[in-house]
Amino acid sequence: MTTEKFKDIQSDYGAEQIQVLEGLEAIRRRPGMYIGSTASPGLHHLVFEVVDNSIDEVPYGCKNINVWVHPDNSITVSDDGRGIPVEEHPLEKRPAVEVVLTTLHSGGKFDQKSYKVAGGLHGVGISVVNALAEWLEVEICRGGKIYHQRYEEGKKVTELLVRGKSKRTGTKISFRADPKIFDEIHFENEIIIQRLRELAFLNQGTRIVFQDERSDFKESYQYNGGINQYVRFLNQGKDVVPRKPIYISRSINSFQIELSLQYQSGYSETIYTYANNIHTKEGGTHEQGFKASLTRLINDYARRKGLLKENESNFTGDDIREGLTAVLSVKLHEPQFEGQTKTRLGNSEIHSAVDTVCYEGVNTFLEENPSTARRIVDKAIRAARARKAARKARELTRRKNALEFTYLPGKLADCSSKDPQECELFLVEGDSAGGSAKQGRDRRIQAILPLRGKILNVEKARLDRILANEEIRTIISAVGTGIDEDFDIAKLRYHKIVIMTDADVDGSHIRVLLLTFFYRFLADLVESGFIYVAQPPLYKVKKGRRERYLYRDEDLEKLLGEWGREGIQVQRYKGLGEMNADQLWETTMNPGSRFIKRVELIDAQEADRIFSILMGDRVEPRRRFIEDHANLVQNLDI
Ligand code: 0RA
Repeated sequence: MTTEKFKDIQSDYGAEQIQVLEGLEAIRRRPGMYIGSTASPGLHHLVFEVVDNSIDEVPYGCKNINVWVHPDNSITVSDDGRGIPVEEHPLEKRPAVEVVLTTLHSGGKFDQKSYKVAGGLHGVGISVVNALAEWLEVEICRGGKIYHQRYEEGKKVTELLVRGKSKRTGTKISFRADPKIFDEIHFENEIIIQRLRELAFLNQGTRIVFQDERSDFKESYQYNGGINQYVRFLNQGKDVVPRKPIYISRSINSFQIELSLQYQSGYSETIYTYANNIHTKEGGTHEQGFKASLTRLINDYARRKGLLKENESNFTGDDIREGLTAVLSVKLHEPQFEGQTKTRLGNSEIHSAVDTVCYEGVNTFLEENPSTARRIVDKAIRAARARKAARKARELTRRKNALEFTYLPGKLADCSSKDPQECELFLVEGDSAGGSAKQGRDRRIQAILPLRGKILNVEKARLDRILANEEIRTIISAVGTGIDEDFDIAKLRYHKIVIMTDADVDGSHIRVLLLTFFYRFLADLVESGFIYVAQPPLYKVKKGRRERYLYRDEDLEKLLGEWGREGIQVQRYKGLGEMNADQLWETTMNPGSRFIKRVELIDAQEADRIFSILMGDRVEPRRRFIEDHANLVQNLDI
């Protein structure tokens, strides 16, 4: 482009104007660059981006946020914050809201008083939502007036107009994602709710209401207990120490640090860390500061009180974090997000700030609560002992594995193909169904491992006992990857691991036990989508020569309606054992005709909670949960 032409354009449209158009065009051309993908996660980003902007108004008095999903999958987010500024932008000579909605990284929110969520993770701002929306409407209450403006594909189609009067302040943004850009525009409540609930915990007292007009579902999230309540929620149904989570909140330098922690009687470690309300899944400096500080503190305390003798070695961090549930939320200016998914906090200065705040705060608590302190140290002592025992057990398995590598478990009927990509492993309940499965299978790609009776409930056992369990060892060596420190996904022998159990109570119990095992010890396999659940039919229906297998109760009703009830034979399958080898193949195993369900972990946190409630020590919460969530449990069981 010559200087001459450039000047022309500049005088005609104004340089900023061109940049704006190019900016939003760029977003529409390469949406993935801004929101990660145009699949479901990217779609949900749009909602989160708007909600994050509302959350940024919380320090300025925003107390209520409402989110609607409308029947056409359009979204509305409203808040009672200050309202997006409508005054003329001094440089751009147009309403500030227009600038906010049409320029990247804008928002003019550069004051140093607040810590911002919006733009933090996604680095984008609501202009991206505008650019990727088929239409977007904004309504602002500010300065006694109600303003309104409409955009289509990021371009304004009306001016900012006054619509009425109001004494309140706030912003309401409605939009519909552009189906020309997104693979699908269907919103999933679970994904939205997960984030809204998290934000409600992190922003103590803020009321967030979610409403799905597609299904008449409405729920509200408001936690006056903040992250303490978050920790209680995560530990729901477990035996805990102390009864009230340890809570620390302090500002130091320019950082705000909030920490809540509590131990539970299980063995897993649950730590959620946040920077400016963004879940730092990959951890970072704040999390390291917390862990380092807790390890040093408990060791110091145990030595000081003579609970660790001079000749004994220090607890490891893992010993100290066994059974720990903690939420750490830090606020800082200019957070640096690093890592593959930009969810690791990189600011080095916050490491020592968190370390100091945590050390001093938890130390004070321990000194003031010696009996609780004692129980925490005792837990670490038991964990250290178990760690040593587990090492021995693991070495034993490792030695055994060296043998089992060439001699796979005797019960395994392996497939002939050695290409993991096409290979399937069926974990089958019972020897008799195992026998039919062996006969009926496609031997080239399908391997069968019959399981006898119930496997160990891993929720209630430590690694040493788990590794000593025959049934579990058999599964581990068949799968091939090893476990825990030895885990290596490259050694996975089957890309489909299919749990095949009866459609009765025992069957669902075994299924949950197996899923718990995979989730706790081979989570990578679940996350990467290698775990499946077979769906055997519930009924075989026959009339004359016609024959049909049915997999759901409602299909039976439908078919009875279609075929009529006369002369019809309905056989209900209760167990896999009731089918012969051919039937089992045809209905449940044949890749060409079967149904199988991939086990998904949309929400690891919820899965963790549900597994603990279903499999953990306390019976009462389990009973209550099953009563409250009969449907969910059914789903979990399918
Ligand atoms: C730019 C500047 C200010 C607030 C906002 C944007 C803002 C954006 C959204 C999006 C949803 N709700 C929102 N609320 C506010 C600062 C306002 C000021 O200085 O008065």
